[in-house]
Amino acid sequence: MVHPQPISVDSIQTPGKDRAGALRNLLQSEELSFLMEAHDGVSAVIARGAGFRALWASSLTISSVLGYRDASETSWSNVADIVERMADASGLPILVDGDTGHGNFNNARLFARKLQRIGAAGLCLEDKLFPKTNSLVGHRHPLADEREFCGRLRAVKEAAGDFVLVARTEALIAGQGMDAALSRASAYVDAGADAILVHSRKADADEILEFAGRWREAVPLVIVPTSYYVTPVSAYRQAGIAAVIWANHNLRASIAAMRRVSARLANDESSVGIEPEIATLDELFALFGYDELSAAEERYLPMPP
Ligand code: SPV
Ligand code: MG
Repeated sequence: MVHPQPISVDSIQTPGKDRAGALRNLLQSEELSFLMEAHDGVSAVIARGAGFRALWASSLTISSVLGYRDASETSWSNVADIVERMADASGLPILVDGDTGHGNFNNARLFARKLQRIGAAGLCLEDKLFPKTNSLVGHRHPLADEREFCGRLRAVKEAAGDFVLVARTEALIAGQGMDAALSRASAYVDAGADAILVHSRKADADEILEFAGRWREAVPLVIVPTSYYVTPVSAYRQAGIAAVIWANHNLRASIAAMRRVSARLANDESSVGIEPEIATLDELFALFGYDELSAAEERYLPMPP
């Protein structure tokens, strides 16, 4: 059940108002935090209405809504345009899934600066090579050279100041083993990462929990339990993990719902049957604060004669 909240006009007018600080606090808090996937203005506003305090701008779901594959087919400027709408519409801190940084250190820092200007809170870079492929698909996931990737991180840190920088290691996805994952993650902390995202595509959380058990750095850990979803989050609290990202669930929910509704309309040639299952227009108007617009019209437009 969605609980629509009126949009804050203040958040529309002041993008970037210490959202990096808010994200940093979430990642550093003693509590386990949750970031919800969003891929456009409406999914961002729905996530906010459900009570999420930060968003994940997923490369998988943003590519998908643009009709691309999550294989570096989407340009950094495509992503920035969508993130800007998400930031303005929701006012929430957004951690942007920046893939490889869309190239080398120079592309990564250009992208980070742009994201900072449009009101995002942080950037997550993964230690793969451009073009990359989604981690949950196929078996070709070559890793970047560790020193080259550290250069990418340092360049972003120096270019984008207090922006939150999350370094993601794909060592487990690439089959490089736990020691490689831990030593890469430590090197990324030395290069300036504010948090480490360690990714796994196993059906259970064993390797993630082992990583967390062996992690000695004073830098928060972030995880993405898409494939190992059966593990209860209490295990992550116990392991001292800082944040969980629900990385694609809004998009997968909407694909299932849109398929159902399109099929029913194609078949029934009537919307009578599906009306009770879809959001009302009043719900839609409430999501985007149409009331505020009416009140502003009263205030600023001359009365009709
Ligand atoms: C994304 O949401 O785009 C991610 C997480 O990077 S995953 O799809 O698991 O690679
Ligand atoms: Mg991604």
